[in-house]
Amino acid sequence: MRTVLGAVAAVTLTTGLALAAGADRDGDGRITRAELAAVHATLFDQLDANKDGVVTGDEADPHFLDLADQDRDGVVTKAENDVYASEAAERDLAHCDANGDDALSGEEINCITSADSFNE
Ligand SMILES: [Ca+2]
Ligand SMILES: [Ca+2]
Ligand SMILES: [Ca+2]
Repeated sequence: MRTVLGAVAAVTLTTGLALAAGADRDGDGRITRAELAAVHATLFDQLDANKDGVVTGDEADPHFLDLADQDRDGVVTKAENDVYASEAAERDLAHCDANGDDALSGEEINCITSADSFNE
């Protein structure tokens, strides 16, 4: 983790670094596929407002249900979200891993926040 950032860079990196700080579980400055999937998996718990273990249309954006509800029964289970999380991690890497090292740096992860991945 760099300790000195230019003022402009610090501003543009703020979102990505905040995200990276939470996502980078082993603190090596790179968000791996597994760490990305863990972030998406954690989103499920945030979406599940009433903690009944499923995310319904009342709790999440219809677009999220569209992506994650594999059996089209109108609710997303934890198991369905796990599938979605690994797919989303794949997609994040495909879109944002600029240097092809199979992980996202704090800089590369800005691409996710500017893309729609975390808003789905
Ligand atoms: Ca890491
Ligand atoms: Ca729920
Ligand atoms: Ca379902």
